[in-house]
Amino acid sequence: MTLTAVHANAGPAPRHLRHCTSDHSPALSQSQTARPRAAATGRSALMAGVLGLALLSPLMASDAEARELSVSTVLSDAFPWGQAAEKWAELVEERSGGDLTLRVYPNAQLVAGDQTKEFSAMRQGLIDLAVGSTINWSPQVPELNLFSLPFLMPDHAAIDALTQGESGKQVFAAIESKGIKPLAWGENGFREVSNSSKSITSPDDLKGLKIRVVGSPLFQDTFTALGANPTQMSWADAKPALTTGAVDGQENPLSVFDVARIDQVGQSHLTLWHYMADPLIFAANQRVWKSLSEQERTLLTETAREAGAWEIAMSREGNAQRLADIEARGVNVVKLDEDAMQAFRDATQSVYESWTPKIGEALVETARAEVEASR
Ligand code: X2X
Repeated sequence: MTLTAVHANAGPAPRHLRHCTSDHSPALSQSQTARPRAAATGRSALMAGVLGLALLSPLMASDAEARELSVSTVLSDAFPWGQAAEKWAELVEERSGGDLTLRVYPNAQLVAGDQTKEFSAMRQGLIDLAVGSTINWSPQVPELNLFSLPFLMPDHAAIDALTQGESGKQVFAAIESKGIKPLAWGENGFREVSNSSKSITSPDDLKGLKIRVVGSPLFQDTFTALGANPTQMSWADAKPALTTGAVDGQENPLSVFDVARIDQVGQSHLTLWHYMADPLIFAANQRVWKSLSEQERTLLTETAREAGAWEIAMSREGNAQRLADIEARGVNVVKLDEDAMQAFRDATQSVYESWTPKIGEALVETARAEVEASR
């Protein structure tokens, strides 16, 4: 889907796109070097609409001073992820006295559901801010694949060791070098694998299962190494594919399995293997960032950190209850012992060989040392 279609499908243009006088107007963005033709065309069309709207609406001028910034998320506020973005917006509203407003656009609607285009769209200025998953941004920022290396992070302490340590700094520097200003960390969570047909207790059980994945080709490699048939698709397409049986399984955090009621689309077996976790990153388009005052930047950074820390704690605390609820609905939950975990680690070693050079030898080494030190 082209970005031209994005705005056609997303309903009324976000309010920030209609402020044609604003110096951060995405329609006026020149910061991008290689932007796709379709996006440029879409933007001109949008600009024409923007001007039309502004001429027709005298009321627009009155709020030209107050700034509204768009925030993209994949999941809505029914999920911890969307709640993280809403919390950010609330804190900004409160502390800016209404001068700065964050408006959250969930369901990847600013990229017509194509979540792996979110980072590019933010870089192009079609999105001002985002709370995004490392998985969805990894096609554009190879270093983000670090968090997707199978069984690198065994527990929450390991995730924190990376995000709060030297690895996190290097990852933020990589994002910044791509033209996006990273501000803070959140968390989607440890991703557990489910399927419609059997208990997965060993790599053998995955053989031949069609598993929905998203993000970079790393996931193809992980699931292929396990003998499964991975299929890339967006979150928007995942539930229909599970419903029709086009795929047998999927992997997502407990919060997503629970809130999206993945059990209702036939996913009756869930294995807690903690094979990876996707942190969330609060971030801003560079041009938007540069257009803000020092005070506004501090405000956005501090509130992003607070919202992120709040969401991480809330989401972790909720996991035990979520698991109990999932089990109570009759889902067969498999917990793996150490030997079984080792079999999965052994089966996915090849992913380290192929992906360490792409992520960066030094970064993977740093991360391994930080995980070790957190034990
Ligand atoms: O699509 C998914 O699986 C989700 C919602 O977890 C992400 O955006 C990575």
